[in-house]
Amino acid sequence: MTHILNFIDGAMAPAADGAVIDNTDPATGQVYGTIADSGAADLDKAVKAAQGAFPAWRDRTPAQRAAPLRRLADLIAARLEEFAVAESRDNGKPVALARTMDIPRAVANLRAYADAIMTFENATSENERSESVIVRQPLGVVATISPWNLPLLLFTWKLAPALVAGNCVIAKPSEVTPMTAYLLSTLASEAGFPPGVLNILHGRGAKIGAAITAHPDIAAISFTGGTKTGIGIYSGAAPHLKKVSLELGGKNPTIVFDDADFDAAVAGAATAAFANQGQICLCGSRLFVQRGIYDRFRDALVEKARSIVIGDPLDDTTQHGAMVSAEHMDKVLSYIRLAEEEGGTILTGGQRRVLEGRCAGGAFIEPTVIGNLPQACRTNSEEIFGPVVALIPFTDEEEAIAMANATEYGLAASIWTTDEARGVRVAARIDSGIVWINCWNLRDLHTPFGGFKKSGVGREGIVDSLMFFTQPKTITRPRKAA
Ligand code: TXE
Repeated sequence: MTHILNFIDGAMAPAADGAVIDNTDPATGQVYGTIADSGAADLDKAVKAAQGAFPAWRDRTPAQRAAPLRRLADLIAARLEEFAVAESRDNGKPVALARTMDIPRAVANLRAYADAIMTFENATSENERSESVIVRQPLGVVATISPWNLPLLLFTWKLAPALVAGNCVIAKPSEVTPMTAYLLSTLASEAGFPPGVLNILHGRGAKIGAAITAHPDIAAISFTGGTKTGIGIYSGAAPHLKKVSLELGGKNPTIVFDDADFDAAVAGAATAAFANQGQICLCGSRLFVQRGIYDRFRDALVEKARSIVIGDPLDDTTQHGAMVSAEHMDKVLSYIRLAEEEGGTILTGGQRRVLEGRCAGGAFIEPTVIGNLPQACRTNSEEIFGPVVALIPFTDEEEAIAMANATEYGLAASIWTTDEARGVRVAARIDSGIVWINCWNLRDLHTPFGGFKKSGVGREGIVDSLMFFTQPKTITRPRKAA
């Protein structure tokens, strides 16, 4: 049993009232530890520690702030296997994925922002009468609230820019997957973070998350999670005029034209649909295929989905692990039943997969392909966040664009075509923050990441996140005579 504690003012601490919640391994259904269930008293303690640490942290040079991030990155990299196994166990994702994507990317996040702050320069402006320097200053005490699908990856993606910019941080990982954030906290002092600079509070969103949103001394919140939760944070933060960045859900289109490289498009669409058991906000859950190749594409996709190896997440050969929780599995399965009620045909998958042995009680769902659903139905409108993709035929570009945009979300899209001009033309008309052409989830950390419409407010990225976690101050004086 692992007992996950808070990290406040440089020390581990249980919740002030001793409350805990269970931590469950979704691949087995077994409880394997407890998590501090923090509340307002814990938050007050963390905010005071952060306020106390802020002046000295702010006044460090960029290189002095970057140094503990680099050391933390090295410490995590040296324990990559331990972190990967912990992430897999906590989340249900294949350990091979955690080993090659989640943990290396978390290390890369820390290093990328440590590098970026070294060249994050003040701007200047001059005219005949004045000369100004625009200094970007940290906000003070800021918070991050992150989700369970890419636990350490998204935790560090927010933490790193907040810290290098000179803020002191209250970070709340998801209570569903707190383990790797906890492991990170055990390394924070060794990495060289002074007490109070980084504070990690565990617990339920409705309790400690809501307390963070309402706290008057927290200047900003960077949130990734569900749209409904994001709207609650947006409105809860409004009376305090907190700065808020919201990265929310998606109902992303994958558009495959007749002229696409067929094999690459099938492989790309399958990865977009099923990666991380379909639990990535960027996943392509609506798959539009041009009529000329529709039947052949459908058959190839079904074959591909059936070939995905479902198994114990801790087995190196597993490609498709458990859903994050039994509750989430039930939610996704209820959407598959809804798809059938709405007239859809389950072309493959559609069921819970019961494994033998250690994972007999686990929350596994087969990769699922659905045909015959109209574009306008609940299954094709609401975020399912599971290994479920609906195939929809289209006739021409106009129809594909119209259907792709017929959603209240607008996070990401991917287009598959060998006609370069068409790729660029269609990309220009898709209402989403990210459009990939002949690829999916090919991320450049320097580019803005975020959504149109109900997929969010604001952008994250090397430059965007540093802008979010700082505010400009213009200092002007009369221009000296030449
Ligand atoms: O996420 P929540 P849930 C989507 C996906 C999923 C749905 C719900 O569709 O099915 O959201 O998932 C914290 N005040 N995404 O309910 O609640 C919570 O503790 C402050 C998309 O598990 O949004 C956690 O740390 N914080 C997504 C974080 O919010 C609160 C990733 C996210 O959890 C809070 C995950 C509150 N009142 C789910 N309530 C993406 N965009 O990648 C909860 N939290």
